Amino acid sequence: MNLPFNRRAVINMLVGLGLAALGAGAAAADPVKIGFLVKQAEEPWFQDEWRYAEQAAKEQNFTLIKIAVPNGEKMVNAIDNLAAQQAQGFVICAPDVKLGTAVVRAAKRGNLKVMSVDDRLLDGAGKPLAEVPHMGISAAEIGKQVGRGLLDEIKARGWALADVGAIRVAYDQLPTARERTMGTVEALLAAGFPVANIFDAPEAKPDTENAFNAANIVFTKQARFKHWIIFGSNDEAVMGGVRASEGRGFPAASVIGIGIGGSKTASIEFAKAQPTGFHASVLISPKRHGYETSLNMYRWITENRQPPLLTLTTGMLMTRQNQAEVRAKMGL
Ligand code: FCA
Repeated sequence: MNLPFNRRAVINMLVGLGLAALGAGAAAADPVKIGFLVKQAEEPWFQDEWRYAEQAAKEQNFTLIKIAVPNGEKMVNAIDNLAAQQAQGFVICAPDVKLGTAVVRAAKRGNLKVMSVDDRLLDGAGKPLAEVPHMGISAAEIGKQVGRGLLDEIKARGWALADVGAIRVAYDQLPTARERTMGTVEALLAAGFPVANIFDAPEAKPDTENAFNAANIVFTKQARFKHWIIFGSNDEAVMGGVRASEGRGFPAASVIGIGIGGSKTASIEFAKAQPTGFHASVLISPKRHGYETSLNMYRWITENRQPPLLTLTTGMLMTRQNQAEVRAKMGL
């Protein structure tokens, strides 16, 4: 009499256990997929970030999905695509910081966690999106390091400040770029560099070609200077300025360019037999920005540990003389 009841109970229990086991098993087997979206995949800095992100993916056994997002449309498509592939989160350096709201909206729609790297996203009112975890560089301080490096080298070459023109290759629509170059200006002015000798060269895009064109205009207009210093938001900006100075016939001895980044763009330059006007670069860490951000995202997904809301990384001035030592010190 009791048998059918007991049998049903046992069956129910087994079915329950089975479903539970199935549920747990499915969750544990859910492969972790993390997107890493960058605005300028052709730039060595972003390739290095991807390389270090891959290292984290290998170590933690997750899939890294690298996508180039040169514009807003590609960016939104990429995020939707990640959701379709069942990714759980992504790290992004967006093509335009003003796309912040669009990034967050697409992430929410796809149930994806998001953190930004390098360029901090802005909300509709132009304020940083404080709720999106971010890792960037300490832009103003690194800009000042560039400035101090320029001043030291001006001194070493024995130039009179009055004879030196300065080119700020500017990309002011990007806050980190403006903060970096204004940090340099601040350091120069603090040391008595004449404000009238500093010229803006606004670039249409932060790359070598656009910086070259922008700097060329300044060289044409300001023909009276014997010596030049060149700074910008990254190595490509400074490289463009230095190539323009060479085009105008300035020898390397009359030009001091100091970039920010320190990846391939700088090392190729330092490897040349003869020094060029590209004197130094502040080395920043693609390892922290690539490896650490993706590891943080992995932990957020698997352990529900949200990354710190704001991390600002530092840099070190690197020249062709001390590059090996500086790279080693930064663990690169
Ligand atoms: C920005 C710049 C890049 C790189 C990065 C750290 O995204 O555009 O060149 O300097 O910050």
